[in-house]
This record gives sequence, C-alpha cells and structure tokens, in this order.
Amino acid sequence: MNVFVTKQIPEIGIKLLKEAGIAVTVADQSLNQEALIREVQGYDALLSAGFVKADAHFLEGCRHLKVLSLFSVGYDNVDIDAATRLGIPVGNTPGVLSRATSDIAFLLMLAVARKAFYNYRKILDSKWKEFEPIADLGIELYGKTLGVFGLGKIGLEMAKKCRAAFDMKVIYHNRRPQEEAEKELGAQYVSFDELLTRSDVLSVHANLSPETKNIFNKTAFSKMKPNAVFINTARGGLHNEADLKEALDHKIIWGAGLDVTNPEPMAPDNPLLKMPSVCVLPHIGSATAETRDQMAVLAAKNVIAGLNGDRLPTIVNPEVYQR
Ligand code: 8YV
Repeated sequence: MNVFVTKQIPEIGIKLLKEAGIAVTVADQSLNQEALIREVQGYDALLSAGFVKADAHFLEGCRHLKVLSLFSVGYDNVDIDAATRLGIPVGNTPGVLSRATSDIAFLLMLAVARKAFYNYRKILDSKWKEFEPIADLGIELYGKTLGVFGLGKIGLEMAKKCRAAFDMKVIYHNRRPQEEAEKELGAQYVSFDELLTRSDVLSVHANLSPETKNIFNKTAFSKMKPNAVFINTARGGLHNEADLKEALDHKIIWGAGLDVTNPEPMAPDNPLLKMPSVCVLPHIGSATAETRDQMAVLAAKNVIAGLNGDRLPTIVNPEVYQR
C-alpha cells in the first residue's frame, strides 16, 4: 500500500503512515493537475495538502484511488458528488483547527478596529512623527454585536472569544439554528438580512459552495452599518473583492480583515493593502505548529482507514458507503 503526498506535512503524520506499513512519497515540487493525475497512477491513496483542484476530470483520472485525504477542513476544491459517484471516500480535518482559525478571526477583528497594520506601516514608512490626538482613531468593540455567518465549530470558537473578551452579543445565520450555541452563548438566530443590518462585526465561517459564492457582494455590503467590520477567514470566494473595495472606499462599511482572498496569493499592489482599516493575512488560519500536527495526524488516519477498507474517521461523503 502506498500514498502520494502533494506537499511536505508535519513529520508526525508521515510517521503514522509509515508505522501502518504504508509507503510514503512526498512530492518534491508542485504539480499541475495533469502531472498529478499521471503521478498518482502508481498510488493507492492521495494526501492532498494545498489546493489541488479535484474536479470531475481529475477524479475520473484517479478513480482507482482508495482514499482522497485532504489536509484541510474545507473541501470546496473537490467535486464531492463526482468523488461519491466514482466511489472515492474523501476525508478532511474538522475540529482540530477551530481554535487556531478563530484566533486569526479575533486577531483580524481587533487589528482592523485599531488600524494596527496601517499604524505599523507608518513606522516603517517613517511617518510616525508627533502625537496627534485625533489622527487614525480606531473603534471599540465592548458590548457590540458580533454576527457570525456559518456558526459551526470555528464560528462557535470565535463567538466564545468575543463574548469573553468584549462581552459582545452574538447573532448568527446558518442553514439551520444551532440549539447548543443558543444555550451556551445566548446566540440569536437571525435571517441573512438581519445579520447584515445588525452586526457591528460580521465574521464569515461558512463553507464555499454554489449557494455561498459571492454572497457578500454590493447588495449585502449596502445593508451593513457604516461602522461595521467585515472579517473573512473562511474562503475568499465568499466575498466579492471589487464590491468590498467599493464599500470601503465609499465608507459604506468601516473596515475589513481578510485571511483569505480570491485569488490567492493576493497581488502585493492590491489597493486593499494600503487602506487604513483593512488588514490582510496570507491564509494562516490553521498555521500553528500544534494545529498543523493535529491536521497531519487526522489526514494520516484517514489514509490508513481508507487503505484498510475502513470508514474514514472524518469523512466528507459518507454516501460513498451506501453505493
Ligand atoms: C489549510 C484551510 O491550511 O483547513 C482549511 O480549509 O483553509 C487551512 O487550514 C489549507 O487548506 C491548506 O491545506
């Protein structure tokens, strides 16, 4: 049994695979889709770290795979229906990255509120001169309303932090209400429109899907408060970047914090990077040593289960077992 790993992952995952008697090959370079299809022909499993686009064409070319294990919680880059149709179980890494990713959402929220990145750049650009009582003022978060779009594991961790640190009121919009969150946080389920109109901070934690693609667009931003902060640590495809920039330019909303962009990487000359109340990070939500280790363990466990013909511990397409 063997597995092809598309990028170097923490050693703890590789060790687990080897201990299970699986031969591991780690790619020594990034491969495009066609090259990867050719490469995996000699392998029973694929562990995909990074955004390999596993569309129907790719999956058809790899239909022999016993498992496709993603080194991520998001699976928007995989055509799940095609994988199910072709009998390929797909695993992801939910849960283990919720704290780290919500830390980044929290960090961005505070950094935007206090124009932290812009003020840091002022030092680098020799623009820190003398004390100015009314220059570059931020906004405070105490007692404000946090709106969560997609209250799953990561959204819940963000809501808990905002409650504990700033006594924020939590409202959320989901496909369906989350009773647990309502009990634990007093979170209130609201319609999408109400989420837009009532949030002081709107933090996005939903999957990217045809229903959520570009959901934060000109119409959505136009309904938000003029002092609202928009945070996205989920996927760049959930917001329309041109509409976001226009909303910031015209002071329709106050600021934005992004850990995800569309496309990635963001170009260094992107005008958003120069805006005072915008903070952008290069998709580092899960990038802590502890979290990446746990992601590697879970991704490896999914490979091992798949190769043994067992149900993957964290399966994205359980329907595959009903075929
Ligand atoms: C990963 C992520 O780092 O889990 C996700 O969905 O976006 C990040 O945690 C990224 O997907 C690289 O694999």
